Amino acid sequence: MSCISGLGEDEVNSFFESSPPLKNMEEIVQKLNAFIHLLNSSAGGRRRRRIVCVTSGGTTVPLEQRCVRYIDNFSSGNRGAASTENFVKAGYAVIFLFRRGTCQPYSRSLPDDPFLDCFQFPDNTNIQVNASHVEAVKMAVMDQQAAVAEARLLKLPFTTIYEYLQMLRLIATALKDVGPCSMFYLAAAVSDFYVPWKSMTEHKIESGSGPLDIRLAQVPKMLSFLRTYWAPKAFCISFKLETDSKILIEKATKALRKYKVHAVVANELSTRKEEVVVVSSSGNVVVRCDSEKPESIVEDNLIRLIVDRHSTYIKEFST
Ligand code: PAZ
Repeated sequence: MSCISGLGEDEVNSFFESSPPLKNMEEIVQKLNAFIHLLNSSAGGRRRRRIVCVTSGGTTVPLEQRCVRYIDNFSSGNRGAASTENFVKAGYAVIFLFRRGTCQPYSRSLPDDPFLDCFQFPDNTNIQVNASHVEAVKMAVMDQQAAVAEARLLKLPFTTIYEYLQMLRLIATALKDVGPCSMFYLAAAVSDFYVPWKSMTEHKIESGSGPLDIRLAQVPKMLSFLRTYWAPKAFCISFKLETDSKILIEKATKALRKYKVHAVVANELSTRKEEVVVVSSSGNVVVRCDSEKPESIVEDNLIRLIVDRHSTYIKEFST
């Protein structure tokens, strides 16, 4: 088979053709269109609102069609959730494409274990928030409701690699007309390997007959497709996670060149909450939290930098 552009069209097409179709595709498309329409109409004659698609959490790779077992990719979703809050604060509308069950914007400061400790029932008809959590719950509810009501946040959940890539393609296609005002901020941890749907067993793999051999195919690299076909005018930030800090910057630099993204955010697993390096053609910038501010998180400074770069990109694009 031939690939004229060298982007692996055949592999990409066959990935999508053989993927189980999204169960709620119509509903997703309808939500996306309504969100974008609302944004355009709320902008009126003013400057076009900026939109960012933030991806968050890890994708699963099912091992059976009626999935009982799966391979997972590590990601708590904290980066995506914290970045979403900062993008909303900076005036962006955010499409939050997240893994079900991972960290959500505005609820990062609520206890997740046990969440129900936030509440009490003084009698059978009333529910109250415990004093220690009142402020956090109030802020979480108010901020989340405001973001949704003002069309600044649309949340779309995924679980598998199949769902994630089909949804990313739908979002990119829907945002095509937004051009340089759109951004992709790809913080999700996406599987590199998968079991093709057609070669996957339908029922639960039987145990009891010795070791299990599974052959994983490589997931086609969709980033080139996103940049070249799906949303070529969008500003695009990808992420690179490594556990070996010695190879991190080299890998991020390679990804920057290969996928022609506007920047790669490089992070090492154990220090990812304290420090990232933004790798781009204008040099590498180390971004940390502010040591003097105890509440500061790395995403506060990271999003400030990314938003600045996006502004420059939009300006250059229109001149
Ligand atoms: O979700 P989280 O806050 O636990 O971690 C964030 C992250 C490390 C998944 C993200 O910053 C990242 O690097 N995503 C891309 C991972 C990859 O290289 O596939």
